Amino acid sequence: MPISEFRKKKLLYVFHVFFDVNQSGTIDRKDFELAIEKVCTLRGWAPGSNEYKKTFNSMIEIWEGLRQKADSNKDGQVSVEEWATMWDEYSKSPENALEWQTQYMRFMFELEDASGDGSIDVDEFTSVCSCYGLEPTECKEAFIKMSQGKKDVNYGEFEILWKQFFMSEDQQEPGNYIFGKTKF
Ligand SMILES: [Ca+2]
Ligand SMILES: [Ca+2]
Repeated sequence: MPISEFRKKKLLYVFHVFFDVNQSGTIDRKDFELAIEKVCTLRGWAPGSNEYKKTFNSMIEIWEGLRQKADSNKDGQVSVEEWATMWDEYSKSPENALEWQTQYMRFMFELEDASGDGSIDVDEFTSVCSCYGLEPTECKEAFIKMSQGKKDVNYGEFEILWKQFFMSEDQQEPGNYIFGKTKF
């Protein structure tokens, strides 16, 4: 069964905004290096600091995991087609998520939880999403829809919302807003 238009729009949005950082049309290591710069600048982590090294190592590990699974023609680039195929597989059995997919989910949660108290609030969410170029007002609106009016989202809730984002055909499900966008 082909991927629905709605799900394809969500997948392409994450591809273009969160992964293909240099907007070259494909994902490669360079995009991850730029993302590392972005998030470390946001947090004020200088090159050489422990936090910088930790972010660098996690991101490069995620890239290696993604590349090994998705880069089926082995050209060092992940194309839109390879990306969509991989997430379509995920949607069929999210309990068998690839290691990099789980690492990336965890990475995003920990990045967003800047205070380290185990849950994300609207300001934490907005600061990370807007560092990827999104409008802060839309991020805030997205958080309210995602948390369904609650003040915080904890990791257990985040995991459920994450799965919804990649699987759901239902435009009303709160997980659709987990990447800061309110409309697809
Ligand atoms: Ca790129
Ligand atoms: Ca927090």
